[in-house]
Amino acid sequence: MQTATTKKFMTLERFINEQERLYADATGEFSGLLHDLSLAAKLVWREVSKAGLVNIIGSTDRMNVSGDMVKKLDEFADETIYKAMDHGGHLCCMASEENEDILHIPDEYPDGKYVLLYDPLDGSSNIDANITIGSIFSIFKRVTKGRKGALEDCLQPGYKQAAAGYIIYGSSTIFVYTAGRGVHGFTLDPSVGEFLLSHENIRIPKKGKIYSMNEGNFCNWSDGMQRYVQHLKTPDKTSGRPYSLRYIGTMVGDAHRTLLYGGIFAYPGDKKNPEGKLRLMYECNPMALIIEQAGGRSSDGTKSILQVQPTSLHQHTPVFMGSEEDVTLCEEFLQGKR
Ligand code: AHM
Ligand code: MG
Repeated sequence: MQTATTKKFMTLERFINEQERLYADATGEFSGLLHDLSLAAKLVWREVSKAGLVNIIGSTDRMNVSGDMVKKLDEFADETIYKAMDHGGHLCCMASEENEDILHIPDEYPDGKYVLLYDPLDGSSNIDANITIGSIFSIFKRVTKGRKGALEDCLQPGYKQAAAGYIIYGSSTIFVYTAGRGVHGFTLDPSVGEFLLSHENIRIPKKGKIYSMNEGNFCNWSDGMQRYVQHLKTPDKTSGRPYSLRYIGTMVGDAHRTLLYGGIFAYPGDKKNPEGKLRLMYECNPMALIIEQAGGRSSDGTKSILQVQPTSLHQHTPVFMGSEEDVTLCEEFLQGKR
């Protein structure tokens, strides 16, 4: 057995290459796409880690064309990811939370066979408080033919994702992804600028003891949702209640903790917003694939998030995800079976 000191250093790059080598039909295009994404992640991390310095040193790399205005970090992340990905020849189009319409690949660059959807900086309301934020990505194979990608390439159900993942900028920066063969996490070593394998084949516990949701919305929740949370708070030693509440307000952070510790993360629909707050294509789908690949469950209340047929780029969906037993119990309350 390998001990911590005898373990090989496995970089994200080497891991992706080795995974791809296992499959005879692999063209290398997919590996190239993930490499480009890891570069984008490092560029965003570099700026995120300097966020608090903007008012002190007065300048960052985030300048506009006239060189004197610092861009908002979420806009910077949006542009950085687009620019890191637009010329690799792997994508036919992209879509991001920050842009109403799909983003085309500039004419001078070659098109590829994949589509990237991303949330450049999730949890951006937490930036100024120096609280965990993240980037989320979802990758599909294109379905249309022709030179340019189209909306149809983006609007595919989550189960068709070729890969998905997120980068969490927390006490350390971790790149977590799945390409359908397990979930793996890589921690950035800033001194060498490499993501190193730190969480191989992550498995979510079957049941947890943490619930994560904005309970301030309680009064607007459905009767089933209210009863479910009351249930979690009612002491019962044999089933491990009461649960603990943990809520960061950054989906990447809350989902990452849920992945590692188990329990449930939810953003339900409510009386004001029946479809909830979170977006299907670049928040819920990628996280759902990660959680399900790790042995957990995702739900919109009645079916897996991955089965939701999208109708628009920025559509919302209620979301419940986490440990299998916790999500199943939540669904039973939502459906009035309890
Ligand atoms: P954002 O994309 O504007 O950052 O909003 C999404 C965030 C999620 O990360 C998080 O789960 C949710 O909003 C928190 O919302 P609330 O403040 O309503 O609890
Ligand atoms: Mg977001």
